[in-house]
Amino acid sequence: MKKTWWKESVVYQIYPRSFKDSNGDGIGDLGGIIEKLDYLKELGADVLWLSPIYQSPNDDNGYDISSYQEIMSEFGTMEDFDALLEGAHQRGLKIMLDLVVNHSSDEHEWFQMSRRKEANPCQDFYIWEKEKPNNWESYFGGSAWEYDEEKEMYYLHLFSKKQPDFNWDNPKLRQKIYEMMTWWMEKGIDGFRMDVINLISKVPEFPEGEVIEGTPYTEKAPYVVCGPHMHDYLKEMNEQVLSRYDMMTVGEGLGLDVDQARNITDENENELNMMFTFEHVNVEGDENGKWSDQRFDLVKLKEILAKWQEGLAGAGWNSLYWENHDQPRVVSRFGDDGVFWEESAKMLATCLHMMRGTPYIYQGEEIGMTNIRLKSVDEYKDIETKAAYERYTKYLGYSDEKMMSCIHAMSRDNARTPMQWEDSPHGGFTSGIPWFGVNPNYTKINAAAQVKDEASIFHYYKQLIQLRKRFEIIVYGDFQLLLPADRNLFVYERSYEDQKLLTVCNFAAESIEFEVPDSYREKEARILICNYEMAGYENVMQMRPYEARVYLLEL
Ligand code: TEU
Ligand code: CA
Repeated sequence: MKKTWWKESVVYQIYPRSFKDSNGDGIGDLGGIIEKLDYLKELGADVLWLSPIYQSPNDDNGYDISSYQEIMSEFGTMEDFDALLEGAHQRGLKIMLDLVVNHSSDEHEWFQMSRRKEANPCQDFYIWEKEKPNNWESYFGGSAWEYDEEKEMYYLHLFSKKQPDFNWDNPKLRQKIYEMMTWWMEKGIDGFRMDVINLISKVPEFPEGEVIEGTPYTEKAPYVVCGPHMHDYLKEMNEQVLSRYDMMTVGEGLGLDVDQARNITDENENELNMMFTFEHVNVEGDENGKWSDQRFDLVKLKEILAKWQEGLAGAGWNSLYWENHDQPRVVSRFGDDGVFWEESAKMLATCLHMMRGTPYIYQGEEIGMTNIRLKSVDEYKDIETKAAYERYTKYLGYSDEKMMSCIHAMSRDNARTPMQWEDSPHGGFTSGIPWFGVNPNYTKINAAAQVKDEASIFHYYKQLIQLRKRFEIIVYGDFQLLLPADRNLFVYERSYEDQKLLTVCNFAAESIEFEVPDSYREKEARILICNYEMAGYENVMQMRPYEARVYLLEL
Protein backbone atom coordinates (compact mmCIF):
# COMPACT_ATOMS: atom_id res chain seq x y z
CA MET A 1 0.00 0.00 0.00
CA LYS A 2 1.37 3.34 -1.01
CA LYS A 3 1.49 6.03 1.65
CA THR A 4 -0.36 9.15 0.52
CA TRP A 5 -1.54 12.38 2.14
CA TRP A 6 -5.20 11.66 1.45
CA LYS A 7 -4.99 8.41 3.39
CA GLU A 8 -3.54 10.33 6.33
CA SER A 9 -6.08 13.18 6.18
CA VAL A 10 -9.30 13.95 8.00
CA VAL A 11 -11.96 15.64 5.88
CA TYR A 12 -14.51 18.12 7.18
CA GLN A 13 -17.68 18.52 5.11
CA ILE A 14 -19.32 21.93 4.86
CA TYR A 15 -22.89 22.38 3.66
CA PRO A 16 -22.46 26.06 2.84
CA ARG A 17 -26.13 27.01 3.01
CA SER A 18 -26.26 26.02 6.68
CA PHE A 19 -22.72 26.74 7.85
CA LYS A 20 -22.37 30.47 8.53
CA ASP A 21 -24.13 33.53 7.14
CA SER A 22 -21.87 36.57 6.85
CA ASN A 23 -24.29 39.17 5.44
CA GLY A 24 -27.53 38.68 7.34
CA ASP A 25 -29.70 37.33 4.50
CA GLY A 26 -30.24 34.09 6.43
CA ILE A 27 -28.25 31.94 3.99
CA GLY A 28 -24.80 30.60 4.74
CA ASP A 29 -22.12 31.80 2.32
CA LEU A 30 -18.43 31.78 1.40
CA GLY A 31 -17.75 34.78 3.63
CA GLY A 32 -19.10 32.74 6.51
CA ILE A 33 -16.72 29.87 5.74
CA ILE A 34 -13.79 32.31 5.65
CA GLU A 35 -14.80 33.57 9.12
CA LYS A 36 -14.60 30.03 10.45
CA LEU A 37 -11.32 28.85 8.93
CA ASP A 38 -9.51 29.28 12.24
CA TYR A 39 -12.12 27.15 13.96
CA LEU A 40 -11.61 24.39 11.39
CA LYS A 41 -7.85 24.66 11.73
CA GLU A 42 -8.12 24.39 15.48
CA LEU A 43 -10.19 21.23 15.13
CA GLY A 44 -7.35 19.81 13.06
CA ALA A 45 -9.11 19.00 9.79
CA ASP A 46 -6.83 18.64 6.76
CA VAL A 47 -9.31 18.92 3.90
CA LEU A 48 -12.56 20.88 3.58
CA TRP A 49 -15.17 19.40 1.25
CA LEU A 50 -17.69 22.00 0.18
CA SER A 51 -21.11 20.81 -0.97
CA PRO A 52 -21.95 22.54 -4.29
CA ILE A 53 -21.23 26.28 -4.39
CA TYR A 54 -22.03 26.78 -8.08
CA GLN A 55 -24.82 28.73 -9.75
CA SER A 56 -28.06 26.84 -9.21
CA PRO A 57 -31.82 27.37 -9.05
CA ASN A 58 -31.69 25.28 -5.84
CA ASP A 59 -34.30 22.71 -6.68
CA ASP A 60 -32.04 20.28 -4.77
CA ASN A 61 -29.94 22.80 -2.81
CA GLY A 62 -27.17 23.20 -5.34
CA TYR A 63 -27.02 19.58 -6.57
CA ASP A 64 -28.74 21.00 -9.66
CA ILE A 65 -26.04 23.13 -11.28
CA SER A 66 -26.88 25.72 -13.93
CA SER A 67 -23.33 27.02 -14.39
CA TYR A 68 -20.23 25.09 -13.33
CA GLN A 69 -17.80 27.99 -13.44
CA GLU A 70 -19.81 30.55 -11.55
CA ILE A 71 -20.52 30.88 -7.85
CA MET A 72 -24.12 30.78 -6.61
CA SER A 73 -25.01 34.44 -6.10
CA GLU A 74 -26.41 33.73 -2.64
CA PHE A 75 -23.01 32.34 -1.62
CA GLY A 76 -20.90 35.20 -3.00
CA THR A 77 -18.59 35.79 -5.96
CA MET A 78 -15.58 34.16 -7.58
CA GLU A 79 -13.41 36.72 -5.73
CA ASP A 80 -14.86 35.39 -2.47
CA PHE A 81 -14.00 31.88 -3.60
CA ASP A 82 -10.43 32.90 -4.42
CA ALA A 83 -10.12 34.49 -0.99
CA LEU A 84 -11.46 31.32 0.63
CA LEU A 85 -9.00 29.15 -1.27
CA GLU A 86 -6.13 31.40 -0.33
CA GLY A 87 -7.19 31.62 3.31
CA ALA A 88 -7.48 27.87 3.49
CA HIS A 89 -4.12 27.22 1.84
CA GLN A 90 -2.40 29.76 4.10
CA ARG A 91 -3.56 27.68 7.04
CA GLY A 92 -2.53 24.39 5.45
CA LEU A 93 -6.12 23.38 4.73
CA LYS A 94 -6.99 21.80 1.40
CA ILE A 95 -10.22 22.41 -0.52
CA MET A 96 -12.24 19.68 -2.22
CA LEU A 97 -15.22 20.70 -4.35
CA ASP A 98 -18.38 18.74 -5.05
CA LEU A 99 -18.54 17.69 -8.68
CA VAL A 100 -22.10 16.97 -9.82
CA VAL A 101 -21.82 15.61 -13.34
CA ASN A 102 -24.28 12.76 -13.55
CA HIS A 103 -26.79 15.52 -14.25
CA SER A 104 -27.03 19.29 -14.48
CA SER A 105 -29.89 21.68 -13.85
CA ASP A 106 -32.49 22.01 -16.59
CA GLU A 107 -31.58 25.71 -16.46
CA HIS A 108 -28.01 25.02 -17.62
CA GLU A 109 -27.39 26.58 -21.06
CA TRP A 110 -26.44 23.15 -22.44
CA PHE A 111 -29.88 21.83 -21.59
CA GLN A 112 -31.57 24.97 -22.85
CA MET A 113 -29.83 24.44 -26.17
CA SER A 114 -30.22 20.67 -26.14
CA ARG A 115 -33.99 20.90 -25.85
CA ARG A 116 -34.31 22.94 -29.04
CA LYS A 117 -36.02 21.15 -31.89
CA GLU A 118 -33.51 22.14 -34.55
CA ALA A 119 -30.04 20.58 -34.75
CA ASN A 120 -27.62 22.13 -32.25
CA PRO A 121 -24.17 21.43 -30.74
CA CYS A 122 -25.65 20.16 -27.45
CA GLN A 123 -28.40 17.99 -28.87
CA ASP A 124 -26.81 14.76 -27.61
CA PHE A 125 -25.57 16.11 -24.29
CA TYR A 126 -28.62 14.65 -22.51
CA ILE A 127 -30.62 11.45 -22.93
CA TRP A 128 -33.56 12.02 -25.28
CA GLU A 129 -36.07 9.46 -26.52
CA LYS A 130 -39.03 9.78 -28.88
CA GLU A 131 -41.24 7.40 -26.89
CA LYS A 132 -41.10 6.89 -23.15
CA PRO A 133 -38.76 3.86 -23.13
CA ASN A 134 -39.54 2.18 -19.81
CA ASN A 135 -41.06 2.25 -16.33
CA TRP A 136 -38.03 3.59 -14.44
CA GLU A 137 -38.72 5.87 -11.53
CA SER A 138 -36.65 8.75 -10.28
CA TYR A 139 -34.98 8.53 -6.86
CA PHE A 140 -37.21 11.38 -5.76
CA GLY A 141 -40.44 9.67 -6.91
CA GLY A 142 -42.48 9.65 -10.13
CA SER A 143 -41.35 8.62 -13.61
CA ALA A 144 -37.69 9.13 -14.46
CA TRP A 145 -38.78 10.33 -17.90
CA GLU A 146 -40.19 13.80 -18.51
CA TYR A 147 -41.85 14.93 -21.70
CA ASP A 148 -40.44 18.16 -23.06
CA GLU A 149 -43.04 20.21 -24.95
CA GLU A 150 -40.40 22.13 -26.86
CA LYS A 151 -38.44 19.19 -28.24
CA GLU A 152 -41.43 16.85 -28.20
CA MET A 153 -39.27 14.13 -26.72
CA TYR A 154 -38.68 12.54 -23.32
CA TYR A 155 -35.52 13.12 -21.27
CA LEU A 156 -34.14 10.97 -18.49
CA HIS A 157 -33.77 12.34 -14.95
CA LEU A 158 -32.77 9.88 -12.24
CA PHE A 159 -33.34 12.64 -9.66
CA SER A 160 -35.79 15.55 -9.91
CA LYS A 161 -37.14 16.65 -13.28
CA LYS A 162 -35.01 19.75 -12.89
CA GLN A 163 -31.92 17.46 -12.89
CA PRO A 164 -31.67 15.97 -16.41
CA ASP A 165 -29.04 13.21 -16.75
CA PHE A 166 -26.08 13.80 -19.02
CA ASN A 167 -25.39 11.48 -21.91
CA TRP A 168 -21.92 10.23 -20.96
CA ASP A 169 -21.80 8.09 -24.09
CA ASN A 170 -21.19 11.29 -26.00
CA PRO A 171 -17.42 11.99 -26.17
CA LYS A 172 -18.01 15.72 -26.73
CA LEU A 173 -19.89 15.99 -23.48
CA ARG A 174 -17.15 14.12 -21.68
CA GLN A 175 -14.53 16.53 -23.05
CA LYS A 176 -16.56 19.51 -21.83
CA ILE A 177 -16.67 18.02 -18.36
CA TYR A 178 -12.94 17.28 -18.29
CA GLU A 179 -12.23 20.84 -19.44
CA MET A 180 -14.34 22.23 -16.64
CA MET A 181 -12.61 19.98 -14.09
CA THR A 182 -9.21 21.07 -15.40
CA TRP A 183 -10.23 24.71 -15.06
CA TRP A 184 -10.94 24.21 -11.36
CA MET A 185 -7.76 22.21 -10.80
CA GLU A 186 -5.72 24.96 -12.47
CA LYS A 187 -7.34 27.40 -10.06
CA GLY A 188 -5.62 25.40 -7.35
CA ILE A 189 -8.27 23.28 -5.67
CA ASP A 190 -7.15 19.98 -4.18
CA GLY A 191 -9.77 17.46 -5.17
CA PHE A 192 -13.30 16.47 -6.05
CA ARG A 193 -16.10 14.63 -4.31
CA MET A 194 -18.07 13.17 -7.19
CA ASP A 195 -21.81 13.01 -6.79
CA VAL A 196 -23.46 9.67 -7.75
CA ILE A 197 -20.54 9.06 -10.08
CA ASN A 198 -21.33 5.35 -10.44
CA LEU A 199 -24.61 6.18 -12.22
CA ILE A 200 -23.06 7.87 -15.26
CA SER A 201 -23.33 4.90 -17.62
CA LYS A 202 -26.80 3.49 -18.32
CA VAL A 203 -27.64 0.24 -20.10
CA PRO A 204 -28.40 1.66 -23.56
CA GLU A 205 -31.37 -0.59 -24.30
CA PHE A 206 -33.21 0.90 -21.29
CA PRO A 207 -34.77 -2.41 -20.14
CA GLU A 208 -37.97 -2.36 -18.08
CA GLY A 209 -37.40 -2.26 -14.33
CA GLU A 210 -38.71 -5.19 -12.35
CA VAL A 211 -41.86 -4.44 -10.34
CA ILE A 212 -41.10 -4.58 -6.60
CA GLU A 213 -43.46 -7.14 -5.08
CA GLY A 214 -46.50 -5.73 -3.31
CA THR A 215 -45.83 -2.16 -4.50
CA PRO A 216 -46.54 -0.16 -7.63
CA TYR A 217 -42.79 0.59 -7.82
CA THR A 218 -39.98 -0.67 -10.01
CA GLU A 219 -36.28 -1.38 -9.66
CA LYS A 220 -33.95 0.32 -12.14
CA ALA A 221 -30.72 -0.30 -10.22
CA PRO A 222 -29.33 -3.12 -12.40
CA TYR A 223 -29.44 -0.79 -15.42
CA VAL A 224 -27.95 2.35 -13.91
CA VAL A 225 -25.64 1.27 -11.06
CA CYS A 226 -22.05 0.74 -12.32
CA GLY A 227 -23.29 0.50 -15.90
CA PRO A 228 -21.44 -0.93 -18.92
CA HIS A 229 -18.96 1.93 -19.54
CA MET A 230 -18.49 3.32 -16.05
CA HIS A 231 -14.93 2.01 -15.69
CA ASP A 232 -13.98 3.24 -19.18
CA TYR A 233 -15.20 6.74 -18.40
CA LEU A 234 -13.52 6.87 -15.00
CA LYS A 235 -10.23 5.69 -16.52
CA GLU A 236 -10.51 8.29 -19.25
CA MET A 237 -11.25 11.01 -16.69
CA ASN A 238 -8.30 9.83 -14.66
CA GLU A 239 -5.99 9.91 -17.63
CA GLN A 240 -7.13 13.30 -18.88
CA VAL A 241 -7.53 15.13 -15.58
CA LEU A 242 -6.97 13.33 -12.29
CA SER A 243 -3.55 11.81 -12.98
CA ARG A 244 -2.16 15.23 -13.87
CA TYR A 245 -2.53 16.61 -10.36
CA ASP A 246 -1.62 15.63 -6.82
CA MET A 247 -5.23 15.56 -5.77
CA MET A 248 -7.81 13.63 -3.84
CA THR A 249 -10.94 12.02 -5.25
CA VAL A 250 -13.90 10.42 -3.55
CA GLY A 251 -16.85 9.12 -5.51
CA GLU A 252 -20.34 8.66 -4.18
CA GLY A 253 -21.43 5.12 -4.95
CA LEU A 254 -25.13 4.52 -4.79
CA GLY A 255 -26.11 0.85 -4.48
CA LEU A 256 -22.50 -0.22 -4.91
CA ASP A 257 -21.20 -3.56 -3.65
CA VAL A 258 -17.78 -4.36 -2.20
CA ASP A 259 -16.34 -5.80 -5.41
CA GLN A 260 -17.43 -2.81 -7.44
CA ALA A 261 -15.91 -0.43 -4.89
CA ARG A 262 -12.68 -2.40 -4.88
CA ASN A 263 -12.47 -2.27 -8.64
CA ILE A 264 -12.93 1.50 -8.66
CA THR A 265 -10.51 2.24 -5.82
CA ASP A 266 -7.85 -0.37 -6.63
CA GLU A 267 -4.59 1.58 -6.86
CA ASN A 268 -3.59 -0.26 -10.01
CA GLU A 269 -6.81 0.57 -11.84
CA ASN A 270 -6.28 4.35 -11.99
CA GLU A 271 -9.85 5.43 -11.34
CA LEU A 272 -10.75 7.04 -7.99
CA ASN A 273 -9.10 7.11 -4.55
CA MET A 274 -12.12 6.06 -2.51
CA MET A 275 -15.90 5.78 -2.52
CA PHE A 276 -18.75 6.68 -0.23
CA THR A 277 -20.82 3.55 0.19
CA PHE A 278 -24.30 3.26 1.67
CA GLU A 279 -24.76 -0.18 3.14
CA HIS A 280 -23.96 0.83 6.73
CA VAL A 281 -26.25 3.88 6.61
CA ASN A 282 -29.08 1.79 5.22
CA VAL A 283 -28.81 -0.56 8.20
CA GLU A 284 -32.34 0.16 9.47
CA GLY A 285 -33.93 0.08 6.01
CA ASP A 286 -36.36 -2.60 4.87
CA GLU A 287 -37.95 -3.69 1.59
CA ASN A 288 -39.50 -0.21 1.37
CA GLY A 289 -36.09 1.44 1.32
CA LYS A 290 -34.48 3.75 3.82
CA TRP A 291 -37.63 5.11 5.46
CA SER A 292 -37.82 3.34 8.79
CA ASP A 293 -38.21 4.36 12.41
CA GLN A 294 -36.68 1.17 13.78
CA ARG A 295 -33.62 1.25 15.99
CA PHE A 296 -30.58 -0.27 14.25
CA ASP A 297 -29.18 -3.71 15.04
CA LEU A 298 -25.54 -3.47 16.21
CA VAL A 299 -24.64 -6.99 15.08
CA LYS A 300 -25.76 -6.13 11.57
CA LEU A 301 -23.95 -2.78 11.59
CA LYS A 302 -20.69 -4.47 12.66
CA GLU A 303 -21.07 -7.16 10.04
CA ILE A 304 -21.53 -4.55 7.29
CA LEU A 305 -18.64 -2.36 8.39
CA ALA A 306 -16.29 -5.31 8.84
CA LYS A 307 -17.21 -6.63 5.41
CA TRP A 308 -16.23 -3.29 3.85
CA GLN A 309 -13.07 -2.99 5.93
CA GLU A 310 -11.88 -6.44 4.92
CA GLY A 311 -13.22 -6.22 1.38
CA LEU A 312 -11.11 -3.24 0.37
CA ALA A 313 -7.99 -4.26 2.28
CA GLY A 314 -4.83 -4.60 0.26
CA ALA A 315 -6.24 -3.05 -2.91
CA GLY A 316 -8.53 -0.10 -2.42
CA TRP A 317 -9.25 2.43 0.28
CA ASN A 318 -12.24 3.15 2.53
CA SER A 319 -13.95 6.40 3.33
CA LEU A 320 -15.30 6.46 6.86
CA TYR A 321 -18.45 8.40 7.62
CA TRP A 322 -21.47 8.42 9.88
CA GLU A 323 -22.99 11.68 8.69
CA ASN A 324 -23.30 13.92 5.67
CA HIS A 325 -25.91 16.33 4.31
CA ASP A 326 -28.15 13.37 3.35
CA GLN A 327 -28.04 11.49 6.65
CA PRO A 328 -29.55 11.93 10.11
CA ARG A 329 -27.36 12.97 13.05
CA VAL A 330 -25.38 10.00 14.34
CA VAL A 331 -25.75 10.75 18.04
CA SER A 332 -29.54 10.58 17.63
CA ARG A 333 -29.29 7.57 15.37
CA PHE A 334 -26.72 5.15 16.83
CA GLY A 335 -26.16 6.86 20.18
CA ASP A 336 -28.35 8.57 22.75
CA ASP A 337 -29.17 12.26 22.34
CA GLY A 338 -30.63 12.40 25.88
CA VAL A 339 -28.89 11.22 29.06
CA PHE A 340 -25.71 9.91 27.43
CA TRP A 341 -25.48 12.54 24.70
CA GLU A 342 -21.88 13.49 25.36
CA GLU A 343 -20.59 9.99 26.09
CA SER A 344 -22.28 8.44 23.07
CA ALA A 345 -21.17 11.18 20.66
CA LYS A 346 -17.56 10.59 21.73
CA MET A 347 -17.92 6.83 21.59
CA LEU A 348 -19.27 6.94 18.04
CA ALA A 349 -16.43 9.21 16.97
CA THR A 350 -13.90 6.76 18.42
CA CYS A 351 -15.55 3.81 16.75
CA LEU A 352 -15.36 5.45 13.32
CA HIS A 353 -11.98 7.17 13.53
CA MET A 354 -10.03 4.08 14.60
CA MET A 355 -11.12 2.07 11.55
CA ARG A 356 -9.11 1.83 8.35
CA GLY A 357 -9.82 4.62 5.88
CA THR A 358 -10.12 8.38 5.58
CA PRO A 359 -12.56 9.80 8.15
CA TYR A 360 -15.12 12.47 7.27
CA ILE A 361 -16.67 14.81 9.82
CA TYR A 362 -19.89 16.53 8.82
CA GLN A 363 -20.40 20.07 10.14
CA GLY A 364 -21.89 19.97 13.63
CA GLU A 365 -21.00 16.33 14.21
CA GLU A 366 -17.93 17.53 16.12
CA ILE A 367 -20.19 19.25 18.67
CA GLY A 368 -22.78 16.47 18.83
CA MET A 369 -25.63 18.19 16.97
CA THR A 370 -28.87 16.20 17.08
CA ASN A 371 -31.90 15.44 14.89
CA ILE A 372 -34.93 17.73 14.72
CA ARG A 373 -38.59 16.81 15.09
CA LEU A 374 -40.86 19.14 13.15
CA LYS A 375 -44.61 18.57 13.52
CA SER A 376 -45.77 18.55 9.95
CA VAL A 377 -44.19 17.54 6.66
CA ASP A 378 -44.91 21.07 5.42
CA GLU A 379 -42.23 22.39 7.75
CA TYR A 380 -39.58 20.28 6.00
CA LYS A 381 -37.68 21.77 3.05
CA ASP A 382 -35.96 18.75 1.51
CA ILE A 383 -37.24 17.56 -1.86
CA GLU A 384 -36.58 13.89 -1.03
CA THR A 385 -38.47 14.08 2.29
CA LYS A 386 -41.52 15.66 0.67
CA ALA A 387 -41.59 13.12 -2.16
CA ALA A 388 -41.24 10.22 0.28
CA TYR A 389 -44.10 11.50 2.44
CA GLU A 390 -46.35 11.58 -0.59
CA ARG A 391 -45.32 8.12 -1.76
CA TYR A 392 -45.59 6.37 1.59
CA THR A 393 -48.85 7.93 2.77
CA LYS A 394 -50.59 7.80 -0.61
CA TYR A 395 -49.43 4.49 -1.99
CA LEU A 396 -47.92 2.39 0.75
CA GLY A 397 -50.59 2.83 3.41
CA TYR A 398 -48.48 4.63 6.04
CA SER A 399 -50.44 6.88 8.45
CA ASP A 400 -49.29 10.45 8.87
CA GLU A 401 -48.10 9.56 12.36
CA LYS A 402 -46.03 6.59 11.18
CA MET A 403 -44.47 8.52 8.30
CA MET A 404 -43.64 11.50 10.50
CA SER A 405 -41.90 9.14 12.87
CA CYS A 406 -39.82 7.81 9.95
CA ILE A 407 -39.06 11.37 8.83
CA HIS A 408 -37.92 12.29 12.34
CA ALA A 409 -35.52 9.37 12.20
CA MET A 410 -34.28 9.57 8.61
CA SER A 411 -34.94 12.92 6.90
CA ARG A 412 -32.02 14.64 5.20
CA ASP A 413 -33.18 17.85 6.88
CA ASN A 414 -31.87 16.49 10.19
CA ALA A 415 -28.43 17.38 8.88
CA ARG A 416 -29.40 20.67 7.27
CA THR A 417 -30.40 22.81 10.24
CA PRO A 418 -27.95 25.68 10.65
CA MET A 419 -24.66 25.13 12.43
CA GLN A 420 -24.90 26.03 16.12
CA TRP A 421 -22.09 28.47 16.80
CA GLU A 422 -23.13 30.29 19.96
CA ASP A 423 -25.76 30.70 22.61
CA SER A 424 -27.22 33.77 20.89
CA PRO A 425 -30.33 34.15 18.67
CA HIS A 426 -30.39 31.59 15.85
CA GLY A 427 -27.32 29.99 17.36
CA GLY A 428 -25.13 32.77 15.98
CA PHE A 429 -25.63 31.38 12.47
CA THR A 430 -27.14 34.60 11.12
CA SER A 431 -28.07 38.09 12.23
CA GLY A 432 -31.18 37.79 10.01
CA ILE A 433 -33.87 35.15 9.63
CA PRO A 434 -32.33 31.73 8.84
CA TRP A 435 -33.53 29.96 5.68
CA PHE A 436 -34.24 26.91 7.85
CA GLY A 437 -34.88 26.91 11.59
CA VAL A 438 -32.02 26.35 14.02
CA ASN A 439 -32.44 23.39 16.37
CA PRO A 440 -33.76 24.95 19.63
CA ASN A 441 -31.13 23.05 21.63
CA TYR A 442 -28.44 25.53 20.47
CA THR A 443 -28.43 27.08 23.95
CA LYS A 444 -26.94 23.83 25.24
CA ILE A 445 -25.18 22.51 22.12
CA ASN A 446 -22.95 25.10 20.47
CA ALA A 447 -19.38 25.46 19.26
CA ALA A 448 -18.39 28.41 21.45
CA ALA A 449 -19.17 26.54 24.66
CA GLN A 450 -17.27 23.47 23.49
CA VAL A 451 -14.18 25.24 22.24
CA LYS A 452 -13.80 26.67 25.77
CA ASP A 453 -14.34 23.33 27.50
CA GLU A 454 -11.38 20.96 27.29
CA ALA A 455 -13.62 18.00 28.10
CA SER A 456 -16.08 18.67 25.26
CA ILE A 457 -16.98 16.59 22.23
CA PHE A 458 -15.12 19.13 20.08
CA HIS A 459 -11.88 18.59 21.99
CA TYR A 460 -12.40 14.85 21.85
CA TYR A 461 -12.57 14.97 18.03
CA LYS A 462 -9.47 17.11 18.08
CA GLN A 463 -7.65 14.44 20.11
CA LEU A 464 -8.77 11.69 17.75
CA ILE A 465 -7.35 13.64 14.83
CA GLN A 466 -4.08 14.21 16.67
CA LEU A 467 -3.76 10.50 17.43
CA ARG A 468 -4.07 9.74 13.72
CA LYS A 469 -1.11 12.05 13.10
CA ARG A 470 1.00 10.35 15.77
CA PHE A 471 0.33 6.65 15.18
CA GLU A 472 0.69 5.17 11.72
CA ILE A 473 -1.19 2.08 12.82
CA ILE A 474 -4.41 4.13 12.85
CA VAL A 475 -3.97 4.92 9.18
CA TYR A 476 -2.25 1.85 7.79
CA GLY A 477 -3.01 -1.04 10.15
CA ASP A 478 -5.03 -4.09 9.10
CA PHE A 479 -8.52 -4.42 10.51
CA GLN A 480 -10.08 -7.36 12.28
CA LEU A 481 -13.47 -7.50 13.96
CA LEU A 482 -13.61 -9.26 17.34
CA LEU A 483 -16.78 -10.56 19.07
CA PRO A 484 -18.99 -10.28 15.94
CA ALA A 485 -22.06 -11.65 17.74
CA ASP A 486 -21.89 -9.39 20.79
CA ARG A 487 -25.03 -7.23 20.89
CA ASN A 488 -23.58 -4.40 22.98
CA LEU A 489 -19.88 -4.14 22.26
CA PHE A 490 -18.16 -3.14 19.03
CA VAL A 491 -14.60 -4.40 19.39
CA TYR A 492 -11.91 -4.51 16.74
CA GLU A 493 -8.18 -4.67 16.43
CA ARG A 494 -5.75 -3.11 14.03
CA SER A 495 -2.34 -4.63 13.36
CA TYR A 496 0.74 -2.94 11.98
CA GLU A 497 4.37 -4.03 12.15
CA ASP A 498 4.88 -5.06 15.79
CA GLN A 499 1.93 -3.15 17.17
CA LYS A 500 -1.73 -3.79 17.84
CA LEU A 501 -4.47 -1.30 18.48
CA LEU A 502 -7.53 -2.46 20.38
CA THR A 503 -10.74 -0.42 20.17
CA VAL A 504 -13.59 -1.28 22.53
CA CYS A 505 -16.90 0.58 22.22
CA ASN A 506 -19.95 0.02 24.37
CA PHE A 507 -23.16 0.77 22.44
CA ALA A 508 -25.37 0.09 25.47
CA ALA A 509 -26.77 2.57 27.98
CA GLU A 510 -25.58 0.33 30.81
CA SER A 511 -22.30 -1.17 32.02
CA ILE A 512 -21.15 -4.18 30.04
CA GLU A 513 -18.34 -6.55 30.92
CA PHE A 514 -15.61 -7.06 28.36
CA GLU A 515 -13.23 -9.97 28.65
CA VAL A 516 -9.96 -9.37 26.88
CA PRO A 517 -9.23 -12.13 24.32
CA ASP A 518 -6.55 -14.64 25.30
CA SER A 519 -3.94 -13.24 22.97
CA TYR A 520 -4.17 -9.91 24.76
CA ARG A 521 -3.77 -11.23 28.28
CA GLU A 522 -0.68 -10.43 30.33
CA LYS A 523 0.37 -7.84 27.79
CA GLU A 524 1.45 -4.32 28.50
CA ALA A 525 -0.94 -1.87 26.95
CA ARG A 526 -1.09 1.89 26.85
CA ILE A 527 -4.45 3.64 26.76
CA LEU A 528 -4.55 6.25 24.00
CA ILE A 529 -7.99 7.69 24.52
CA CYS A 530 -11.11 7.12 26.60
CA ASN A 531 -14.35 9.08 26.82
CA TYR A 532 -14.51 8.71 30.61
CA GLU A 533 -11.71 9.13 33.10
CA MET A 534 -8.77 7.19 31.67
CA ALA A 535 -9.08 3.51 32.41
CA GLY A 536 -6.38 0.96 33.20
CA TYR A 537 -5.83 -2.29 31.33
CA GLU A 538 -7.34 -5.34 32.93
CA ASN A 539 -8.25 -8.78 31.69
CA VAL A 540 -11.89 -8.08 32.52
CA MET A 541 -13.07 -4.55 31.91
CA GLN A 542 -16.28 -2.95 33.09
CA MET A 543 -17.28 -0.80 30.15
CA ARG A 544 -19.43 2.07 31.39
CA PRO A 545 -22.52 3.25 29.39
CA TYR A 546 -21.38 4.24 25.89
CA GLU A 547 -17.75 4.01 26.99
CA ALA A 548 -14.98 3.86 24.38
CA ARG A 549 -11.35 2.89 24.97
CA VAL A 550 -8.42 2.56 22.62
CA TYR A 551 -5.29 0.66 23.72
CA LEU A 552 -1.96 0.38 21.98
CA LEU A 553 0.05 -2.80 22.51
CA GLU A 554 3.69 -3.27 21.59
CA LEU A 555 4.23 -6.94 20.87
O1 TEU B 1 -27.06 11.76 -3.25
C1 TEU B 1 -27.39 10.54 -3.84
C2 TEU B 1 -28.73 10.09 -3.55
O2 TEU B 1 -29.31 9.30 -4.26
C3 TEU B 1 -29.42 10.62 -2.38
O3 TEU B 1 -30.74 10.81 -2.74
C4 TEU B 1 -29.28 9.64 -1.30
O4 TEU B 1 -29.51 8.35 -1.75
C5 TEU B 1 -30.30 9.87 -0.28
O5 TEU B 1 -30.31 11.20 0.06
C6 TEU B 1 -30.00 9.07 0.95
O6 TEU B 1 -31.21 8.89 1.53
C7 TEU B 1 -26.44 12.76 -3.97
C8 TEU B 1 -26.35 13.99 -3.10
O7 TEU B 1 -25.58 13.70 -1.97
C9 TEU B 1 -27.74 14.44 -2.75
O8 TEU B 1 -27.75 15.51 -1.85
C10 TEU B 1 -28.42 14.80 -4.05
O9 TEU B 1 -29.78 15.10 -3.79
C11 TEU B 1 -28.36 13.68 -5.08
O10 TEU B 1 -27.07 13.08 -5.18
C12 TEU B 1 -28.67 14.22 -6.46
O11 TEU B 1 -27.64 15.05 -6.88
CA1 CA C 1 -25.58 35.10 3.35
